[in-house]
Amino acid sequence: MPSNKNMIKPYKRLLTIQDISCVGQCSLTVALPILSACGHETAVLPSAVLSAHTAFNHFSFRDLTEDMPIIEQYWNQEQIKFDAFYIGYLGNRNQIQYVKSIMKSTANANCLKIIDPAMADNGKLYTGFDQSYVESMKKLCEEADYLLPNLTELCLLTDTNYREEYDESYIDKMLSKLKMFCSGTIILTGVNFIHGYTGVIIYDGKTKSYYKHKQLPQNCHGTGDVFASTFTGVLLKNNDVYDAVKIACDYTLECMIHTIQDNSHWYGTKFEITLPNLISRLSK
Ligand code: PXL
Repeated sequence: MPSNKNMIKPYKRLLTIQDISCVGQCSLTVALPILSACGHETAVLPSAVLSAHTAFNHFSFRDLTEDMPIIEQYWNQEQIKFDAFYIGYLGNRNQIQYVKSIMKSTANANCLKIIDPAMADNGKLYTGFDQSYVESMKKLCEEADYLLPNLTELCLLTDTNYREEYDESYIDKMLSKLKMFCSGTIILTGVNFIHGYTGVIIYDGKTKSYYKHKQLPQNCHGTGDVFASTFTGVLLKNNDVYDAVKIACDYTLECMIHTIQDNSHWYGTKFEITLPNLISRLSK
């Protein structure tokens, strides 16, 4: 038994709310293993159960909206509280009010809210979402301590046309617009205004940093979930935000390198092979 209190490592209990896509390496099937590997107790609230994610041609979709207030009621009865929330893909816009209520009634003091407004990529909304979902998502974003949009989501949240080619001022205008209703730190993924490089911008309203790395010839599906889960896991180990972004970027890149070697692996990111490297990096 450790006698010195300082020997006790940070052990956080967090709640992640996102879907279970039974097949497809995204959402909970990515978040759970990564957050556990980072050493956190992770509770889950599935927003929906899909046979596979929405990039597949055909998929079943079981909406779990009705369960949300019931589960909240039981948690309140048991006085269950969380140190952090990580919110990802939600099933529909009605879930946003329940997610807000759950975050309010089950938060410990100093609880962190990490929100990935997962709804779009490559200039398009995911199948099943429309403009009314975007409008509701803006309301959820107001609550974030850390908001993790990709470029398409940033465009949607700021009513800006999506462009494939752009300069820094295009990004800066959107960041300022988002900052008007999101007081948290913005972590913007997939930013490549320097030829051959891609990276992540961290913007807290005063300071802007850019962590970049060489761009790979190909993108992979599900990298946003690998990045957001790793960022959350690393941040909750009392790392600063820049370190959490750096470690999450490096790990995501490593996973992508494994994935693109296999041409048939179009639907997800092979994050499992290199998970031991993330664990050993964190235990240093
Ligand atoms: O990776 C984001 C994501 C999460 N959940 C579902 C999805 C997607 C992206 O396509 O369809 C169900």
